[in-house]
Amino acid sequence: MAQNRCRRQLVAVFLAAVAVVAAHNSAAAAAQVTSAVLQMVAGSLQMYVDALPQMPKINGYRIHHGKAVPVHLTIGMFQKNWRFHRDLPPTPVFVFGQSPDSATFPGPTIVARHGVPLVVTWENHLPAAHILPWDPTVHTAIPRKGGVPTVVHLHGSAHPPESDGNSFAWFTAGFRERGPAWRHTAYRYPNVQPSGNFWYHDHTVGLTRANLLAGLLGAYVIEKPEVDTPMDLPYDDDDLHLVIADRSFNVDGSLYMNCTGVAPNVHPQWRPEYFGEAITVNGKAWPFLTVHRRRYRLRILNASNARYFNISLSNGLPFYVVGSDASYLSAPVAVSSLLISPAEIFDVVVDFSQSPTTDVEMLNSAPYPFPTGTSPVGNLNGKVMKFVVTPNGPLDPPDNSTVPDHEVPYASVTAVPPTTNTRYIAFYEYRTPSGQTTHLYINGLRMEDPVTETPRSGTTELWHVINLTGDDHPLHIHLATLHLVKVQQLIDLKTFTDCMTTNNDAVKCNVDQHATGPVVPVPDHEKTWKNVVKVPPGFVTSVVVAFKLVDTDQPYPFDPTADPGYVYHCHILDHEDNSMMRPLRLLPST
Ligand SMILES: [Cu+2]
Repeated sequence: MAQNRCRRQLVAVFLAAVAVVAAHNSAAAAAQVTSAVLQMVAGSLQMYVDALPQMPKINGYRIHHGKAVPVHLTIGMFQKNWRFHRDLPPTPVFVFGQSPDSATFPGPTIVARHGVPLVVTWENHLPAAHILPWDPTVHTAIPRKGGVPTVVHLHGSAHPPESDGNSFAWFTAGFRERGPAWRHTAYRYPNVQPSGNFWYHDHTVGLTRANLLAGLLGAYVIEKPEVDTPMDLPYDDDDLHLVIADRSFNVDGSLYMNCTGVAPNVHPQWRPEYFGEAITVNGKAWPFLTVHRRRYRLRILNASNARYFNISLSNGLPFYVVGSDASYLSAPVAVSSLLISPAEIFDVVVDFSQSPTTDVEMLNSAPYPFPTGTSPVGNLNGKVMKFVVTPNGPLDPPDNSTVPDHEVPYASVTAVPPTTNTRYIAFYEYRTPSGQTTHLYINGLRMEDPVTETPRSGTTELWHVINLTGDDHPLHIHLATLHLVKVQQLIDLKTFTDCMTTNNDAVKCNVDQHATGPVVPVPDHEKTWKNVVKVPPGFVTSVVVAFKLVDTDQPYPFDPTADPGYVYHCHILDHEDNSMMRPLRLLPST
């Protein structure tokens, strides 16, 4: 696998430099990819000129004699050209689809049915070399015979370990080379969870940030009609997915990813966070959507590598949050803004019949890195998309949808349930003497170090997640589902951090005497069973972690103790790749 793009850029810079010497022109400056160039390219794109597309839908079941029955899908990963904006040329991406022609950025939305298992064969049809740079000095899948390693994880889903998309279960085109955890071609998703929003994406060790940046991601829904239908939420054409992702573009319109790291003597290419200048929704930069004066259900996924979004609507219309990640709430919550970490999902209703204006912009105010970085307000990345509200036409069906007054009983955890085990999980960031980040670890350990988290299947644990870095991190635990219960600031943080850096032991460092600062209330719209929990810097974030099905309180109907196990990690992809990820092994229930 060659780093063609970086080499091409080096050649371009070299040729341009020759041209400068020969012709005294400024070609070298043009070939140098600076943030000013990236901002110039993004700034040249007129906003709100491309209509928001919806990804094609693929049913993960079929109806036979009136009953939903299982199917076996084959979904490929292809290189194709994608046009991110009217004024950008089509450019290479890696995308999912049932054929190269139908593949999209993001991939097709898979609609599964509760209780109907789905088998998917994920096929890798990618070329010999990656379209984006990568870094062999972080722990990375490097096939001997070339090709782009990929493996697919269904985020938020409860499924057997051999179908989890373990980072070491990667494979290249035609399954020619396979990682050490590879088991079989067909992945089995039991769809035993309640209805909710999931997504599928690449999970290859050391390459996740590049593979997702290239486009290997898509939405996945589990429907449960007996729960969904009585809620009378907007449906069909009024039920839409918004997959938000920031991207930068080179002057030739291709996806930009840096070739040089922040500490290149340690990692030649790796950087701690990717931030794009342009905001794409469903694969278009700053699109617009024409809506009627009625309610819409918007399933909003932040599929960015590292950027948080704090979205709001420019005319003050509220979001009625009905669900987050793979669960409904116990009742809808109206909010004027929504903070969405990478990999987090909010399921909302917006009532455009109440819109006081015809143009409604979706704005973003989340600093990057979050929470203490640069503010996007007033800049390009402070805008996401626009809704254009049009009057209802004579042929429009009446809007009989509702924002239900109650939803599901299992979403609410009012008191910490009895737990079988308590763990302290500490996030660390390591820097060069000049302050450049070199890597991030959980509990001072790497992904390849021996497993330390071995919960019993069927139990509930309480995890106290201690963030000793300067940034917020989205915690994601495979298989399990999480309920945020307490967020409390650490006092005398420097003393505690120094002790932890030396001893890596929260009890020895008297965590109870430091976790006594102000408690930040858990937002009502995050009080449900989630797959991603935001972990703020300088706080202890306490999370109930359920290793069972939370709606029925039943154990998993499969063996979760098998090889190759699961993982948990930070969902900032640049962190996950280096190496903010740890193995997770379940023990049998007693
Ligand atoms: Cu992180």
